[in-house]
Amino acid sequence: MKFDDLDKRMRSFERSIDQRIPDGLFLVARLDGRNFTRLTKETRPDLAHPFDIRFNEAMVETVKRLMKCGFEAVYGYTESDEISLLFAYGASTFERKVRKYNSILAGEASAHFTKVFGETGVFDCRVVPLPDLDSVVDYFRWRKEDSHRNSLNAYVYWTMRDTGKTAREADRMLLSISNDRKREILSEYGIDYEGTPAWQRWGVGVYNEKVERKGFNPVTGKEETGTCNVLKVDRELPLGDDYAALIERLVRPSYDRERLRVERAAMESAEAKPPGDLVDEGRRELAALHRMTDVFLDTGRKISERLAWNVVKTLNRTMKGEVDETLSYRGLNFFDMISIKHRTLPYSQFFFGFQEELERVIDEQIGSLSETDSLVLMYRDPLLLETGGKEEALRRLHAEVLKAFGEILDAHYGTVRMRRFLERYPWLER
Ligand SMILES: Nc1nc2c(ncn2[C@@H]2O[C@H](COP(=O)(O)OP(=O)(O)OP(=O)(O)O)[C@@H](O)[C@H]2O)c(=O)[nH]1
Ligand SMILES: [Mg+2]
Repeated sequence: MKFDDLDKRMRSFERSIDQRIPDGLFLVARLDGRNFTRLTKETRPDLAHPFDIRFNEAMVETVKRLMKCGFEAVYGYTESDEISLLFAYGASTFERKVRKYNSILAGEASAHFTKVFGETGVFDCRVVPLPDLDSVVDYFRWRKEDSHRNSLNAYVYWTMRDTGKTAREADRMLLSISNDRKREILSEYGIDYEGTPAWQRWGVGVYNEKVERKGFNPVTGKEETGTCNVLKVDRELPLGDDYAALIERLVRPSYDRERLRVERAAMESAEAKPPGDLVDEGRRELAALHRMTDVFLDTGRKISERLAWNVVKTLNRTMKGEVDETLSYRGLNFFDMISIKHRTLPYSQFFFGFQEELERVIDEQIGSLSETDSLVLMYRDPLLLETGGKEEALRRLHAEVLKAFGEILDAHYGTVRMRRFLERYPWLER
């Protein structure tokens, strides 16, 4: 197999499970420590339980790292051994490829946690696309409630263990009692659950906050105060609607920015290319105009031939048949005759009185034209304007028709054909 073929075939297998998070969806990633029960209970039995601030700080440091590793995260949240990250709406890192998010975030988290905690900690990662802002808020409320529930259970579990119960007994007990009973048990052992540190019950949030900073400005050479973004670690997260407001505040700027960008792009492409129905409408109009122009030209040709024949007949009568052969032989039509009238042609030298008679007959024929025929004829030759008797009226009518044509055509196409018309009759462009 040639390399190119092999390459193509292998890539097709790779791509077969490639997924991207569709545009227009909010995006959250959740990472979870693998086998952290063993890590916290066996590998590091020195850890305080149910909560150990060193472990929690390692988790918070990992969140901070994830928020700065190039994924446009706007909010990070951690409870127990898990981390949730909310990304800017419209974030386009790695073309929103699922495998990139999952693998890189898990890799970054594992490496960083291991470094700061001093024990190998491995994380998995899943991306969670969410349809709207309400679902984003619900997602983080859900994780916060989960934290609260786990935390209460952990306190009860370890209280039971500390008072001599086995792991199995403690687990069984947790399954059989209500949350209120759990609180009662804790208070019986002197633990005010609601008085425990907020981060243990509700988790820890990490987000950017603007702060004022004094600094030396090398341009002005002075000490100045400016604002800059710093990552804030919030160990006392707001509850209820205030928490919803915090999440919304963090993701809202990217949401507004992206929607504006999408709207602008839609407007720009609408300007560049008329919508389909407008194109079709334009095409139909143009086809109608072409048909009309063809009809005009064709009719004009017929009128011209009729006039030419009339001229020849009349001339023959007055010139005793002498011009017949010349004009017919040369196949002159009415417009040629008008040209003859406007130029001094050799004919006048051969036939005494020919020129004058020709002019008279032409004017006579033009005078006998109906207004419509005159208009139609003008499409073929504007010289008529100088010879007919109704110049002004015709000129106006003609200009109006052409202007209307021109406007429609210019709006849609600016066709070569109409341009040629206008080039030929520049006075129409007034
Ligand atoms: N001692 C101690 N343990 C903690 C702390 N925070 C989380 N843990 C433990 O971390 C574990 C996390 O649980 P899970 O994620 O459900 O279980 P896991 O063992 O990691 O299993 P998988 O996630 O399925 O791989 C629990 O056993 C918690 O008790 C802490 O601050 N101190
Ligand atoms: Mg885990």
